[in-house]
Formats: sequence, structure tokens, C-alpha cells
Amino acid sequence: EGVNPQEYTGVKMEVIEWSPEAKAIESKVGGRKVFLVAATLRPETMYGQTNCFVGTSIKYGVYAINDTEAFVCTYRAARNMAFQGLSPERAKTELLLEIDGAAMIGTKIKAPFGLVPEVYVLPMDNVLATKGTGVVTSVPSDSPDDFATLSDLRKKPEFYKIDPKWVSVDPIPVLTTPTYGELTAPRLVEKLKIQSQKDVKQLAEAKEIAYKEGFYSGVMLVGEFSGLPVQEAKPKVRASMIEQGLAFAYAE
Ligand code: A2H
Repeated sequence: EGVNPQEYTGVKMEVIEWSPEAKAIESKVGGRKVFLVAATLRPETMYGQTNCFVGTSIKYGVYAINDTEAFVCTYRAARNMAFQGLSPERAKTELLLEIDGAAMIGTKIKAPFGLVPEVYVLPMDNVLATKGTGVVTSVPSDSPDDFATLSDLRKKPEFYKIDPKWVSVDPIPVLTTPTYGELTAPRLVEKLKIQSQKDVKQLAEAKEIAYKEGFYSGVMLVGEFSGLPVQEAKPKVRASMIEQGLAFAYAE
């Protein structure tokens, strides 16, 4: 972990329908709304969410944040959130139950600000339990990791034990850049000849290029701040999401 704290946006993705393996959760949350919480550094891209990723071998907890809401994330993240005052009533978050990432695959959730408003939870190999919340919202238009993983899942749905209909949403243009156009991540994945999510070295390079290109040269194509440079839109989209109760500031 670096010396400077990362300022993430915690995006609240409300569960609409649990996968069969996770369905029992419903009766154990005291009537609370349950949200998978994704940590992102690119809140301005949330219009382009096509799904959400968890690690299949990661243990998650369902934590009561207050009397009406519960968050799904790692223990580590829940503890950080408690320290950051997200559960003021209790000074610590209360663990309602534990759940394996694998059991949540196929769960249908809301995608805040998403042009496709409902998406599915899918598996990703490289989700780290030691970063963010352990939940990654997927924006394949602008994240090379997300695009490479979505492509893997589409190629081998049986191997990944997923229903092809869960991966039916194509990358959605969110912003445009002079060098890579409307779909920066797919273009970079092609250009760097990235074959799968296992090509971690090339993906790290693609991620770096995509981030810089989007931040310094990107212009928004969709949403409330369409037409604005990404640099200006980023804090505005974040503030708007937070104001609507769909996200919160999360640092680590
Ligand atoms: B970003 P940093 Cl469009 N394991 O959000 C692996 N990756 C994780 C993670 C975890 N536990 N928690 C968060 N992340 C991802 C959007 C996005 C992101 C776009 C483009 C680039 C990008 C949609 N996915 O990240 O190591 C999340 O994906 C590249 C910088 O803290 C989060 O932001 O710098 C980013 O990695 C945080 O990575």
C-alpha cells in the first residue's frame, strides 16, 4: 500500500435478486436493503457498467451499516468504513453473515447511473482481497481488465459456470479520446495483443495508458455532464452520485 491515500468512490449496487446459492441471505438481514459495494477510481465511467465482479475464493461479509441498509464487502473494507464514520450509530459495523464470492455469481443488482440499469455479478480472477471492497464494478469500455475478463467469460461460459445471458451486454461508449475513440479499453486490448485476463503485465500497461488518456484527453459522451472534459466531469459525477445516496467517499 502506498504512502498517499487513494480516494475511492464506494458505489452502492442494490441487490435485486440473489443467485440461488445466496438466496438464504434474504431472511437474515432483518429486512435491510442489501448493497454490493464497489470501490472505483473512475466514478465518471459508471454510465458504462455492464456487470460487476467478485473473487470466487474471497470471503465476503454482509455488514449492517444501520437499521435499513447492509453492505456486502470484505472484512477489511467494513472495518475501514467503520473508522471512516460510515456507521455512526455503532462505531463498528455489525457482521450479519458471511458469504463466499462464488455463491454470489449470477446475482442481479442495480448499477447506479448505468445506462443499463440492472446487471449481473460475475467472476474475475484478479480481484484482490487486499484492495478496495473486494467488489469491482465492470466498465469494459474504459477498463482493460474489465474488457479482458468479460471477453474470457463470453468465450468460455461453461468453464466459468455462468449463464451466457449474464454476459450479453456489450461495452457502452461513455467518453471519447483523440487516440482511441469511444472504446478505449477494447482498442488497447487489441493493440497490445492481450489474449485474456491472465496477461497481467500487458494489462498493467494498458490500464496505465487508458487511465492517462481518459483523464487528460477524454470528453464525456453521456450523462448529466456530457460534453465536459473528463477532468471536470469526474468530481461532478461523484458529487451527484453521493448526493443521490448512491455512493459515498471511501479512502484507504
Ligand atoms: B476501477 P488501484 Cl473504468 N481487486 O473502476 C482488483 N481491482 C480492483 C479492486 C480489487 N479488490 N478494487 C477495485 N479495483 C479496480 C472502474 C475503472 C477502474 C475503470 C478504469 C480503470 C480502473 C471500473 N472497473 O482502475 O490499484 C477498480 O476498477 C484502474 C486504475 O487502487 C478501481 O477503479 O489504483 C481500481 O481497480 C483501483 O485500482
